[in-house]
Amino acid sequence: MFRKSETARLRWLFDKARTLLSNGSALAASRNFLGPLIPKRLLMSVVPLTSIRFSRLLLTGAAGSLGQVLRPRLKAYCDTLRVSDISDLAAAGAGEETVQCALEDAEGVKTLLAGVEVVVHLGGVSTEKPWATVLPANIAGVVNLYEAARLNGVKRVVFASSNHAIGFYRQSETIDNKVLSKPDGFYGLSKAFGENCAQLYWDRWGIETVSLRIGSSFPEPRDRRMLSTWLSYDDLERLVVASLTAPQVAHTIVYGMSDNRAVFWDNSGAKHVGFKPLDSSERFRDAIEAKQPTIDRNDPAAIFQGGSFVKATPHG
Ligand code: NAI
Ligand code: 15L
Repeated sequence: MFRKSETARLRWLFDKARTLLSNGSALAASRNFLGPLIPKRLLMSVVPLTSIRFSRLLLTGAAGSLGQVLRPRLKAYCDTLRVSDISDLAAAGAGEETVQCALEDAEGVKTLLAGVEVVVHLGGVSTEKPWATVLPANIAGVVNLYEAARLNGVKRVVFASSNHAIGFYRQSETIDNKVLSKPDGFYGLSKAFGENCAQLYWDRWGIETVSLRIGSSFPEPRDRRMLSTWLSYDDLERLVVASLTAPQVAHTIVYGMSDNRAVFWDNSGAKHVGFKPLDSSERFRDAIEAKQPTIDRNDPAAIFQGGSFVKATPHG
C-alpha cells in the first residue's frame, strides 16, 4: 500500500504523463508500449484513447456515480472541463470549471452552456421516482439543455439515456437501436422523451447526439440480469469518447454494454460510432450464479429487460 502522499505523487505523475501523451500523435503506440508494463486499470487512467481535444467540454451530473468516474477521465479530451451538478462539486481541479446549476433553471442552463463545444449530459433523476420529481429534472431539464445548446452553437451532445426507455421488451428478445421505445416507468418515459428531444434538435437544428441506452454501469455486475446489461467503467469511457469523436453521428442510439456473452441488444446499427467494448461480465458469472442460484421465471423482473424497474413504484 502507498501512503497518502505517495499516492498523491503517483497521481501527479500519471496526470503529467496523460497530458503529455494526449498531446502526442503516438497514442496507440504508447498504449501498446505501456500495455505490458502497467496494469490495465492504471493504463486506462494514464493514457487517453484519442488525441482529439475539445476546447471546452461540459459534463453534467458530475457529482453522481458515473460523473465521478468520468470527471477525471474526460480531462484528457479537452482544454477546459466544465463540471456541473445541482449538488456540491468540490473544488475545481486544474483545467476545470465548476458550475452548480439545476437543470430546470432555464436561464442558468443557458449560461452553463456558454462557450461549450460538446456536452456529456449525465445529470438528472437516475431511478424510478414520482412524476413531480422526474418532470423538472428529466423533461424540463433536457429541453433546457437542448435549447441552451442551440442558442450557444453546441455541435454535439452525448446523452445518458437508459435501458429503461425499452425496459418492457422481454429478456428473451434481441432488439436493435431502431425499435420503438417501451418505457418501464416514469424514469424510462423521461429517457424516451430525451431521445425524442435529441432527434428533434438533429432534424430541425442539426445538433448531433449519441443517445446512450446505458445498461448497468457499476464496478461489477450485481445479479444475473447484469451479466447481460453490465457496462464496465473503462468501456463507459470508451463509449463516451467514441460518441464524442466519431466523425458523423446525426442522432444515433447506442446500447451501453460491455462485450458480454449473453445480451439483449444488437448494436450493429451503431457501428459508425466506433464503440468497441473490451471488457466482459463473463469473469463474474460463477460468483453471480453462486450468489443467485435460482430465478423465479414468473417474476416480471426476470421476464423483462428492465428487471426490477418494471415493478418499481413510487406511487405509494
Ligand atoms: P446519479 O444519480 O448518481 O447521478 C445523477 C446526477 O444528476 C446527481 O449527481 C444529481 O445530483 C444530478 N441531478 C439530479 N437532478 C438534477 C437536477 N434537477 N439538476 C441538476 N443536476 C441534477 O446517476 P448515475 O448512476 O451517475 O447516472 C448518470 C446518468 O446515466 C443518469 O442520467 C442516469 O439516468 C444514466 N444511467 C445510468 C446507469 C447506471 O448504471 N449508472 C444506467 C442507465 C442510465
Ligand atoms: C438505470 O437507468 C439506473 O440509472 C441504474 O441505477 C441501474 O439501475 C440501471 O439502470 C440498470 O438497469 O441496471
